[in-house]
Amino acid sequence: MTATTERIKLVQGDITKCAVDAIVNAANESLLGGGGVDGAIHRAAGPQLLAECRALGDCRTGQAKITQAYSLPAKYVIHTVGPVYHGGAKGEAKLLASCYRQSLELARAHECRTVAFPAISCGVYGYPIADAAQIAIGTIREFLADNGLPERVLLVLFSASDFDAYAAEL
Ligand code: AR6
Repeated sequence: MTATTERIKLVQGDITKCAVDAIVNAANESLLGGGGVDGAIHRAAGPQLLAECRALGDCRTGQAKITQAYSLPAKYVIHTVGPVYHGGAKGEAKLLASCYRQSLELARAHECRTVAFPAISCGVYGYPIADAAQIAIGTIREFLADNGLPERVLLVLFSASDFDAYAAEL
């Protein structure tokens, strides 16, 4: 499944297979790997990714750091830490928007033309998918309106129901 408007494209699939300039990882503050998309990215990239992450130290919620992508088809991995969802009154929306903005800023600084994002915080961290889709797409649109790079943003949804929630928002 795909859906496109302007410079944003939705795809259902596995982000570790995306041959883009940068893929974004939904990491945790340790940057030392975990389950979900983080585990899949580390497995596909190989052990050098963990070694580079170790040297970076940790990453605060809402912030992002960039590494090489090693055995992945992408050039870079941008690691960002989404908020754990606690009901929505704990600043979650601002932190999630910050993840998208900081990731896009790093992508631009590294001259990435194409970037792929998973649904940050929408797995173990419990963010409601419709609310997260609104923040993701709104923040990306705002950034793209002001910047020529990245040229294209891929939103990679693992499940059909997540894809549908994003498609409704787009
Ligand atoms: N490609 C694209 N999306 C995926 C993939 C994949 N290969 N695998 C899972 N997803 P989660 P979070 C989707 O839990 O909520 C980790 O342990 C998944 O369906 O990976 O930000 C970290 O280390 C969901 O929609 O990330 C942190 O501790 C989305 O990716 C914690 O989980 C995000 O789910 C971060 O939690």
